[in-house]
Amino acid sequence: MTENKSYPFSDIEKKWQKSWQNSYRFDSSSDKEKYYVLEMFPYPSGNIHMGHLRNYAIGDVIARTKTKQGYNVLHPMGWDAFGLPAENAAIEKKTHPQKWTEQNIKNMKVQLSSIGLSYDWDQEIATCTPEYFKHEQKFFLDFLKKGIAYQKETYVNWDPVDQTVLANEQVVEGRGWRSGALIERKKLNGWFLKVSDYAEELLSELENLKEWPTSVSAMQEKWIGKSTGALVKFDISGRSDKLEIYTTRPETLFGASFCALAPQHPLSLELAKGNADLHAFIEEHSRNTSTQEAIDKAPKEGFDTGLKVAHPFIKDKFLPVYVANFVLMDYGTGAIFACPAHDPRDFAFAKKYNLPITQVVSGIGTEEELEEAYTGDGQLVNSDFLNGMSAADAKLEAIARLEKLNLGEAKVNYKIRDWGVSRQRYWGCPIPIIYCDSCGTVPVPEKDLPVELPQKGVSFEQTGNPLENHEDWKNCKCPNCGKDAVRETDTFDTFFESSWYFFRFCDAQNSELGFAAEKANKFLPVDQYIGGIEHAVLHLLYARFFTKALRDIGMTSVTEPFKRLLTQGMVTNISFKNKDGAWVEVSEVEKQGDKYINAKTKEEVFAQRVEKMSKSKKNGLSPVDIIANYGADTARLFMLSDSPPEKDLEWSDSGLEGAWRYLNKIWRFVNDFENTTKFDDKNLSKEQKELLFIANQSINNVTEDIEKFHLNRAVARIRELSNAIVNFKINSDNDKALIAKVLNIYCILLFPITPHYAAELWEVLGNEERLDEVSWPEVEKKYLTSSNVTIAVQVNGKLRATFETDTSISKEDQEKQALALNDIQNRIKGQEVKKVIVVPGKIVNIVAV
Ligand code: ANZ
Ligand code: ZN
Repeated sequence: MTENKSYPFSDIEKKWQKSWQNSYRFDSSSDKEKYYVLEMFPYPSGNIHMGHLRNYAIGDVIARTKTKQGYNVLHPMGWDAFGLPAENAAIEKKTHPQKWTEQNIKNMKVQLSSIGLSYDWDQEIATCTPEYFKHEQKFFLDFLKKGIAYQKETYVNWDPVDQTVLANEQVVEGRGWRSGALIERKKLNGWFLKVSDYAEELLSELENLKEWPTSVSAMQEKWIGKSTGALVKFDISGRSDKLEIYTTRPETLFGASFCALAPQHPLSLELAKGNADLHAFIEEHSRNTSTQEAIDKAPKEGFDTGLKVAHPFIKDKFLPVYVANFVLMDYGTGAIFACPAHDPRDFAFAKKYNLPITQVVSGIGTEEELEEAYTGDGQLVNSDFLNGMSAADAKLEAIARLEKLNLGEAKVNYKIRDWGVSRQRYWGCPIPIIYCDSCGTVPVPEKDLPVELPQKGVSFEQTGNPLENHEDWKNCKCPNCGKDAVRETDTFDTFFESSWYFFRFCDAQNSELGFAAEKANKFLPVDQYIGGIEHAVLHLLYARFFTKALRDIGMTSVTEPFKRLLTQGMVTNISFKNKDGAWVEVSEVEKQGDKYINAKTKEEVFAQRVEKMSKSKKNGLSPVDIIANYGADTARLFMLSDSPPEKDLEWSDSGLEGAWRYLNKIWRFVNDFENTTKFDDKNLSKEQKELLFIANQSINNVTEDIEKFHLNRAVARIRELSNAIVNFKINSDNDKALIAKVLNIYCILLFPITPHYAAELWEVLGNEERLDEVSWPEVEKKYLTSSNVTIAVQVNGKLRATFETDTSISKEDQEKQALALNDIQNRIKGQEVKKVIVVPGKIVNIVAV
């Protein structure tokens, strides 16, 4: 990339950033209508990347536009500052996670500031500070009182590399989302939040989130996983208790071939006590990976317990009970009835253990030869009183019969689980709990909050949780009885912090525990939230849940945190490999003829796919370098103009150069331009009217485009306006005055996109008021109506000519002008005009014979 100094972006950007230092201050007591625009806050990893630049540039356009439109805009920024990388850095670089984090925040704040973003830094938060996390410790205590938080011993997803528990959401294809390690099952005592109690509300309110991308709502719906089925209670032969199973397909009961229990099902564990083989089987299958995908793929294994259960509808029919590896303990009841003809897992199991396969649903209405499980719809067969019914009717009938027999009932189930929030890590918010031998589990009293992290004597050398190894910190006195006690050494999952930070921003300076409800209720929901699609189920679902939980402990009346959501696309770039297949840093690649070479080593390199900029593919570019070479405004213009925000943006050097050349061209034009008079709008020429029309049309269109997030289109319209300005032939002083007027409109429209540049041009044009203090332009309607239209002239229904005229033209004049056209005169020569039909402002249709 070449460095070109033609427009002094560096001076201009510094100048305006300094001048705006106190401009974007949020006033919580203002009675202007509020507008809350929020971009997902970054993890302070050390440097900003292109994704940040794009995300924050988009948010800045909205914030600056809304400010100009007279809203009281809340546009804050902060740091999602707890997390594992800080601990890993502590181990590798021998620094304290806090020091490392603070340093990164400092560095990234400078980088963010260089983009020229309109944040109110007075509202800045960092989640790793006690000033922030003490509030969430209080929420947790309130959740406990309300029964929203609870402790239980469960099998958890254990990441053996990161040495921590992961939520189901953090396990991707059986592996830890960060470490990539195969996840193990481990029994641990941990703290949970009752997300499952909110499943129905989380689901049903998706419908009200009309300004969310439907793809995100769909992903949440799938994650919540509501199903309607039945609970069936099987009588167990020789025992007085019943086996409860959950099924979504009660209509297939006549095809039941066996029942199966999860290895950790209480009945499995009970039977294992007297059965060493079963015990061994359970042991083996408790260690396996836990995710649905992993289980679906794994070979089906079972252990026949010897127990039999009675079929609810068929007299004297008994089904064997297996313990099976594909049944999960934490879904439904942890037990199933299996219908091999219609469930692929059951089918594989029945084949392996030679169990009957009876078809009960058929697409063609009669029994067929089944090569695999038939999972489609159809009619009931082999099913006694259900025969001939549709599957839907049979489902209702089967449930009605079960209810009558007192052997079951309709039941709704959700896939979503409670959120396990305990992590065995140092760099997180301490969970405010103390364990006392006499009193048991004791919440830390509110007056003792915050529970802070120990600063000194923390060792990251040993394996396991440094808090667990920190005797001074761990040992304490019981707040109840005063005897020796120990602290909870787990810290919160870092999604805890990001689940409520948007509340904190409404009341960022408050030091009392919690936040002021009236402020939260006034400024929430976030009017516009912007972030990556990768948060569709994790953060965005937790934040929705947390908001409802805060409501239920009386903190707020808000029920949904984010009114409108934009998930921006990724920034992609081409990637390169050398002849040995190693990735090559894209910034070191040069084009030579039709080949690519590594500028350093001169060896040939080979273009790979265009994909998301990433460290591993070495195809990332540093926003800091781009800004240093071209300025923030060029970077912003390119990022915003090339594709719609929700689509991926492919990096292109020539696109960046194009943005740079454009800004330089208008820069020169404005700097060479001079005007001394005031515009007089009497006796406007056709050209003047046309330019005024374009300018006012631009205001309309750009306003609408920004509102609809068609930011690339907004940029295109602004460029059209500048073309019209540059191409205008100046013939008089009043022409100059007009250009000055339209250039002013141009500057305001451009301001949200390239703020420093627009502010500077505005000043060059001689305006005294600062551009950031100027309102969004109003459309002058009179210039929109008196503009040109194109009239189509038809002869006997065929288009023969067009002409330009004023929209205010009368019907008579429109007809007269059409008939006077040379083309039309020639066409109707010697004919008689029978009739002329005029559609004002559109068509003149001449009937001639
Ligand atoms: C009988 C049956 C017949 C089933 C049939 C399916 C097809 P979804 O729809 O994903 O919610 N199931 C229930 N609890 C389970 C558990 N803890 N572990 C593994 N599988 C479990 O899945 C519901 C179905 O998954 C239920 O309906 C049950 O099998 C199984 F032709 O019951 B079905
Ligand atoms: Zn005690």
